[in-house]
Amino acid sequence: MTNIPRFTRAIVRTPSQSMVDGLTSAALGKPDYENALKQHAEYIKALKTCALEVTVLPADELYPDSTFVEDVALLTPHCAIITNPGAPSRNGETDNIIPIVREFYEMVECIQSPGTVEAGDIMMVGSHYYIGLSERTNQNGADQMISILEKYGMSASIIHLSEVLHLKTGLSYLENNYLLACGEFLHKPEFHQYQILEVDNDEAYAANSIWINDTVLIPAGFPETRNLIKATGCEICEVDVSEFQKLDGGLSCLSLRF
Ligand code: CIR
Repeated sequence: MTNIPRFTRAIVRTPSQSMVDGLTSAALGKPDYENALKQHAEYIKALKTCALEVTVLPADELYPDSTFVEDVALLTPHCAIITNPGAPSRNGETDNIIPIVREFYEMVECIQSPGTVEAGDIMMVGSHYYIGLSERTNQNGADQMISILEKYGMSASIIHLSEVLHLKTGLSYLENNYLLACGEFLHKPEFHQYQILEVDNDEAYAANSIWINDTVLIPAGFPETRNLIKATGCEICEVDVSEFQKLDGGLSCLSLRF
């Protein structure tokens, strides 16, 4: 069993109007910008109810996917690591996050090309980090990430993905040894040590939920997963993020928590 983390802060970025042109494979139609803004405001409220102080960054119209701020940095208890997003249209998003991260971290490291990493591919379990190799995170990027984490006394290992966008699209660590998992992650030997909470394929989107200080934020509209998580005894907070689902974005992607 690992030490249970305590988060005090979060960083989010207001969705840009250009989000309607964000990357997607979802075939759920274009997001409604006004509704996305409302949902984003509710998301911020939910983070605050988990006792987080939230830094809200302005919209960045140059980058349609920049509201998915989780992908541009990994914020650990010992250092911040700026990633190098593998999606060409997202690659410059890191420029605008470095000065913000420097306000909170003395030690700031960067993943360098040809390495690519998007931190949606990284799941923290105590001081160990699972890194998904995906279409966005390559071996070189993962190797750099492992070296940096080890330099600061943490550890990491690699998980191969074949079906989903990011590692945490189908997987969320909910502390106390509970691992919420769906699809390709249900039977991976790397995760046998955890108590798997199996998310039905019909509710696959809810496999991206987030544990914050004993509350689990889950997307609204997934009753079976809600019951599954409720049975572990933690508080549940449902947040409607349907406009972000249209861009393949889940709850975790919308914030950096540290
Ligand atoms: C993308 O394809 O990059 C965005 N439309 C969605 C990013 C979701 N981020 C995440 O899963 N961490």
